[in-house]
Amino acid sequence: ATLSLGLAHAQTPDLSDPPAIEGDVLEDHGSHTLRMGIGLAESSPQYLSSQYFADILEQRTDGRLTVNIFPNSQLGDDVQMMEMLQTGSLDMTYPSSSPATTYVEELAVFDLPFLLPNREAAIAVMQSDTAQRMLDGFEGSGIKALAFSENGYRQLTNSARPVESPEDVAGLDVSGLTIRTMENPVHLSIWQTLGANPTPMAFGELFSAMEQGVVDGQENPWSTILTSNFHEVQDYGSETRHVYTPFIMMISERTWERLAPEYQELVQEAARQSAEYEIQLATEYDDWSREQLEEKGMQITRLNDEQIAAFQEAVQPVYDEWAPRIGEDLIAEIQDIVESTSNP
Ligand code: TK8
Repeated sequence: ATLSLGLAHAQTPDLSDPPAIEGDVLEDHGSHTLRMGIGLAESSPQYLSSQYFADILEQRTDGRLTVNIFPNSQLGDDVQMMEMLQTGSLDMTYPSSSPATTYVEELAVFDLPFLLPNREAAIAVMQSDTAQRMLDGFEGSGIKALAFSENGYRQLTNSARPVESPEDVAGLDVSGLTIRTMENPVHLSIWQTLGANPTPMAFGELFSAMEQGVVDGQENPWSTILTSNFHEVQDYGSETRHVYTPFIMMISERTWERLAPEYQELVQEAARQSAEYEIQLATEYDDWSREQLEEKGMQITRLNDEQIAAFQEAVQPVYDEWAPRIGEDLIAEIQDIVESTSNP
């Protein structure tokens, strides 16, 4: 709430304050300044929760552990920043799970369309032992994965036409939409299957690609669409909720090894706390962002259950192709967690 005080037009929804930082100041184990690169803007839940992470480290070490956050993909995109963590030229980053599947294949389960029906189920999955196993799967890669949080339900936007059916994506007598996707084969398959022309591209290049008409559209959560000002170059939005993708906060193993065990414990705990806060902020942002986008002139189509079902049916071939490769057992594990949230 404090963030929007005094502004004529709110830049953020009415946000919960970060939880109070508890615990004593740790003993002096040396001083470190960590550089953390993130993809999104200063107003995003990703940035605000990273700031909270930095505050926890700073307070609990009396300023000996500081984190400098570089937003807006200014240090590189998700793929590049993960590589920088491996070589140790960057300390921390906060990518989507989708481009991280090159490190841990199991993460691709999150890329399957319409797998996680609601946020409650998505959160249960992110907090499960199965998810912890995925984080542990980074061991030996040069990257230590600390915690999952919410990127969120992805929605389609474009500059060509309103979309309420797979046919609108493919186009009947017009060409299929050119859609930027994350660098991930399942997403490529989703948009190919829907009859679009998918183009994988770094997030940092997306705004100008849309501005210049290199691509017609993209898909991201409403909060990202708003905080990245995509409404300036996208006239149409559709609430497709076609996939829920998480974020993962990560630290370079080289940096990790330089930290005293007490500092390591603090970093791990602060990552969990800030992930929880991020999920809360992302939740508070979601519908509010859609309304803001409408106010700013984006024409947004809310799809009814039948229309969503049409998309779900159209992407069935993606399941047929990818389920065996991602692993039927893993998918069943996830489905069990989803079901346990709907009938506790
Ligand atoms: C930000 C990305 C972004 C993701 C994408 O670094 O690339 O579309 O959704 O938010 O991780």
